[in-house]
Amino acid sequence: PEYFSVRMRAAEGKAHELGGKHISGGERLGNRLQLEVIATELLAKASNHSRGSADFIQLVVEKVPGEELQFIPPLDVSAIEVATVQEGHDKAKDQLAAAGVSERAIEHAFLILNHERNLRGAAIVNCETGERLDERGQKGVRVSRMDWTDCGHVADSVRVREALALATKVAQSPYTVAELCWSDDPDYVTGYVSSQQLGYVRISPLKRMGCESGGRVFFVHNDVDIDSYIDFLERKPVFIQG
Ligand code: PML
Repeated sequence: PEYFSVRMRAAEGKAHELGGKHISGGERLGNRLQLEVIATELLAKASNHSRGSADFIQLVVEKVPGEELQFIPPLDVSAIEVATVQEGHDKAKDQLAAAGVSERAIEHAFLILNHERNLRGAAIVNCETGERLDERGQKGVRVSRMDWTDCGHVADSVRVREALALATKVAQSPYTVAELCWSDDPDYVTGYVSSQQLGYVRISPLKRMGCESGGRVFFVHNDVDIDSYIDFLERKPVFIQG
């Protein structure tokens, strides 16, 4: 069958590219018969968001080349509960170091996630030097074209399901060493570290309640071909088979 990528972005305030506050996004894949349902679900997601009310909703539907479609199993999920945010950070740093990320790169990533307001996509960071390699600024790189083949029973909340699908796709690239994420949603304090070897390691809390900074950092090997890596993240269609 033919497959389509459907992606949604919703913003409050000024509608154009970088103006306005990003409030919601969504990435789905489906065949022609599923398009109406998917579009409706994404519109509902855009308009029922706790972070604000959308003044601008963009829905993009694009056919994806069927021969590029890949089916992969989700990363294994584990969870670490800690008493304080500091402990959460320490656990995340231990996991990243175990994955092969240098101390310098870890510190830079924490700096980015602690200070970058409204980083919409991900920052790509060299796992040795800590240098940020994408030139996307606040926009970051948006991972697209991934979805579950079924409803993704592995994870119970939509948020975790979406994050797990994204992390699974990102970990699939041989350039990826690890990922660090915590939400920019001020009411959500669980974050994760993930990689092909570590799996998807949820850590709670990884930030303090009320904090609006967050996002994703992808740590990559020194020899990364950045253009083909970004192309993979944005364009390679991947189905996660739950
Ligand atoms: C986000 O979408 O806001 C980030 C989600 C992180 C999910 C972490 C988890 O609970 O597993």
